[in-house]
Amino acid sequence: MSPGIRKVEALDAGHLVRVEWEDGSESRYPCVWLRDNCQCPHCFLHSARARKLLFEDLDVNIVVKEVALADRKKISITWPDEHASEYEAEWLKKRCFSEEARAEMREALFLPEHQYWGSDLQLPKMPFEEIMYNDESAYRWLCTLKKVGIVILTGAAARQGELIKLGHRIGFLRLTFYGPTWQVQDKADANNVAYTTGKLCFHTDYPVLQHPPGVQFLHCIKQIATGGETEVVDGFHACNKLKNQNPQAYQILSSTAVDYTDVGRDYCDFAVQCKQRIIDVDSRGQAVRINYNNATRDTVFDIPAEKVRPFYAALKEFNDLLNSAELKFTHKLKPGDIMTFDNWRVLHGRQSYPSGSQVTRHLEGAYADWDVVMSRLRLLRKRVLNRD
Ligand code: OGA
Ligand code: NM2
Ligand code: ZN
Ligand code: ZN
Repeated sequence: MSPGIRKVEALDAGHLVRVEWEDGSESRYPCVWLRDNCQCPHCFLHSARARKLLFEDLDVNIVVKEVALADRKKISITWPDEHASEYEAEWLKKRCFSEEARAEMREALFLPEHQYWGSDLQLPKMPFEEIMYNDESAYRWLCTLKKVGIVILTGAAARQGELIKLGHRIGFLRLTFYGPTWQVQDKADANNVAYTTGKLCFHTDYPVLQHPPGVQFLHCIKQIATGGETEVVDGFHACNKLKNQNPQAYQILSSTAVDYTDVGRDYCDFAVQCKQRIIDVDSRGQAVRINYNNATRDTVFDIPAEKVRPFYAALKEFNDLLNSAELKFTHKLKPGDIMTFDNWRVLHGRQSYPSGSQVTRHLEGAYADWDVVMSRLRLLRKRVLNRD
């Protein structure tokens, strides 16, 4: 429960409203924002929880005509054109513009905190059954997936179809050219290196798509006795290390657009091309997405010749870091395991395995978008904690 309001006043020639809370703290709200966010049915469509007010109709220089405390839980404002707005204390408190309040809201909405790991990873595991039927468990699964970047769901049936069910649990899966779900096994005339028995070095899936899948599910249906081990590494942790160890290499990988290509047929025929930086960074230079699959990196490389060698040197440095004993974690999936992981952060690979005439190893895979996963997380949280 937010505190009540003790006092409200206009400041800055009516451009600002200052709210004094009963606990002694204060918040300041720009009037243009207050007018823009009037909650009356004329300005706001409550059934859609969306703004009806047109930007054309907003005076960005607006000042209040009158501001008053309706009761200790509500303020009312009259605008120069006599339009009247009311704002609830709790609604205002959540939208306070202070540094701390904004940080708190940001954390609640996006769960941006990452827990970095290396070879010391305590691999989070949860029973598949439990997250399917229990909302609190499902909520914990998704929180851990966001924070740590990887969770193994155990005890799924060792047959195809479990990922479709998991997709329904979160909302829906991401369809790609490889189908709604896809079968990782040794295939004749493989249309992807994943569909061979070869080693896969550390990669993120599908950097050839402009918006690569945020979340990946790999369900082990059949595992071979020797070979086929899974390797994972925390890419954001590795990026931080690279930034410290070799800022120049980090700069190159976070600024050079690399060409990716994927041409073939599967769900339908495809000829996909994309340019991606191997390390995507935010405005502060923090890694937010790794886009790296050595197999689909195009032979076409659209950079000046003199920049090519420094690029390879930088990528070698990054690849070495990913493979350092300190950072990489090895794990062999068992039938019934579903590895769920952040495909924007965690790079994965697999050891090679012997080929045979029969199918000796089989994983079913699927993708989901972070938008869908985070949406489910917020809804589960609301239900579990009975709040927003
Ligand atoms: C893939 C992949 C891992 C494995 O299909 O993209 O990384 O263990 N597979 O086969
Ligand atoms: N598969 C596993 O980037 C990639 O090509 C990743 C995708 C074939 C769906 C592999
Ligand atoms: Zn209004
Ligand atoms: Zn992969």
